Amino acid sequence: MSKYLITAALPYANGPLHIGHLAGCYLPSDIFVRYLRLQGRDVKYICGSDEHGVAITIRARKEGKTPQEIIDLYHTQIRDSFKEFGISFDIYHRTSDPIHHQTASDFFTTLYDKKLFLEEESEQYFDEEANLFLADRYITGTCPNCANPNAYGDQCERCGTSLSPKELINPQSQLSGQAPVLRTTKHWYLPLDKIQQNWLNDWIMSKEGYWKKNVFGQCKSWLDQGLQPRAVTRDLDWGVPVPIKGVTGKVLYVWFDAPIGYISATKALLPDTWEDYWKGKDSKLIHFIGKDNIVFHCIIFPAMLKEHGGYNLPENVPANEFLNLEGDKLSTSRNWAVWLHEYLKDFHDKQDVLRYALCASAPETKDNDFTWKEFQDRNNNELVAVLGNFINRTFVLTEKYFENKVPPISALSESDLDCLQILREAPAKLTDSIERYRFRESLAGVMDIARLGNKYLADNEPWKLYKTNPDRVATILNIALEISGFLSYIMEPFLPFTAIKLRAMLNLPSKQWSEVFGGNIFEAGHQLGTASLLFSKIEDDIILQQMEKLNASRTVLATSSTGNITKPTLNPFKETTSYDDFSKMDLRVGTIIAAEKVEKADKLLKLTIDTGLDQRTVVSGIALHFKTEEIIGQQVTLLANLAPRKIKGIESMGMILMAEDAEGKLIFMQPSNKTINGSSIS
Ligand code: B3M
Ligand code: ZN
Repeated sequence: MSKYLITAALPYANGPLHIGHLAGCYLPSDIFVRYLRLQGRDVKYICGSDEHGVAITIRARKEGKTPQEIIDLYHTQIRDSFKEFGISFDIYHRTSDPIHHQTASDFFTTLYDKKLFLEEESEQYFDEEANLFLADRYITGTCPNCANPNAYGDQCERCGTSLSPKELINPQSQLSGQAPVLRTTKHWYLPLDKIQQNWLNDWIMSKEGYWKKNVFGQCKSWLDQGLQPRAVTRDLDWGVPVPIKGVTGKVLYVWFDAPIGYISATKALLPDTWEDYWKGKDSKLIHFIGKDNIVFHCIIFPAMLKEHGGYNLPENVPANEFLNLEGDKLSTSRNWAVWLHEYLKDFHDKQDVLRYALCASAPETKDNDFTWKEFQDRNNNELVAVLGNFINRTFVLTEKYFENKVPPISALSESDLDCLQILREAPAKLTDSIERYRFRESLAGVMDIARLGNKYLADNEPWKLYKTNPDRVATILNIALEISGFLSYIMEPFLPFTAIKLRAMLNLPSKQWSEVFGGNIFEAGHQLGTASLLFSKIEDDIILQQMEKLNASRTVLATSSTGNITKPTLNPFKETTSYDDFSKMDLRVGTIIAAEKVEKADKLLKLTIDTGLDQRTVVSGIALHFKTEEIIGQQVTLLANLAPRKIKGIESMGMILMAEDAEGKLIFMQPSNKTINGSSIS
């Protein structure tokens, strides 16, 4: 029988979990694993905390803590949040564990001994005060494309351009605030260009039509650009030390060691049989991730596994797109999120309501939006009014007429036969959509059965028949209870807490689906348990409170790890400059007279600026903050004599200066009164 090795992306242990984590990766993987278990499949569900990387060391520095203190705090909080939401891992491990360090080191050594890696010396930025080489995220500076003063060494988050530290204008170390110097350092590279030519290109192309379109599409675009050698080591002191004799002060790149965390976690779970799942020919490896992790799970990790030898490659990587919150990107740094641990405080015992709402609007093929209003509507109009109402009416009538026992069935009407036929056909539809990772569709199928039950009771009105035809009422309630029992089994992957509660009410054992489908669930005379309401309405004032809390949090740009409000983090001043340098800059007032989106660059706008002396094109990274139609006529501050740059094939002549407001939204630096175009700013 096939084995299934299901992994879920290892969350960075640098902050709490929010609804986007659940919707993107952990809820879909849990639904799929629960389904496989209910099918009697041999499945292992693997996850753990990703405890290396600069995301953790940056947070530690910000809060004056050690990285170990940060990961201990968040590993525990994340592990507990998963448990409380019924994310049923077989193991939740952590990459700071010695088993992982050993596994990752051995994995690297195997590839190193095979002489797979390229060894290259290169110039990297070094902070002389902190006496450290700087990882990309530790360097900030002005983005050469959009003048964002807070661009990182690897990416400008305003215009989305990926950068290398040397492209930044006025680079600055996040550690000391000083300008870093370039120093030579050696690193080891995975030759992805060669691997692409050898086999990886064909392997990915063979997934067309099998992997989800959004996943295959992203992989194809990486292949079309041509893969480049990728560094697998870093000059850092936090992580898995590079296991090469004589090498110090270097660690494995976090994205090299983290996926190996799936292997080390499996070893921790199954010390003797882990290889059956990672190397057995009858084992299927499936990675559940968010779309930002596609390249690492579809290209880099498979390359590592195949080049190492002996490992299975992923069967599928059903990545979800992103979930937004109230129309804005979820953001830990801007504290724009619904945190799982806070949800549990405010909505005690309503884990399944959130699981339901997030699955019903999951970003399976495109980004989607979570709103508190929709959350309330899903609970009140679907869970309470359909599922809860049907179960409640069935119990109330069975208690009233048959002493809370399953009544016998007698002659069947057309509507009875139709109903039973739908129950017989449902499992095939349900398993088909789940096997194709269409969990929204499969959850909708479960709710269709609840609607069927509601309609069956409404159409047959047993409450009107008891005096004249109690046998008919017995048959109707017998079928209503069959539907209820059926629901208690098929809802389990999605609503595990409700499934257990409902089966206790029905006095039913947990079963695999094969034992449930096809026959009767109840014998006549079966004693039911004590009924209670499955769901309760969520009132407007509760939702209002959540909206107020969310908007209040928008003004807080960062929260410390203990949840205290801290003032927005401001960049230290840059190093002193001279009047001569400043006087070379030609700043002018200009007016935006036209604006259009830039193809394949969702963060860029192509602006036409009237400078009073000419009309010119400037490309700016403001597309996520402004609609083209709303900025026509906007006066701006233009750095007019910046050397022209080609951005996405467009010649950009200058740069408009922007700032961020307290909510992290971009604002124009404009004259306080309407001013003639071309007037100098000094
Ligand atoms: N921690 C990135 C992330 O949380 C990374 C995933 C690792 S999975 C091996 O998005
Ligand atoms: Zn930029």
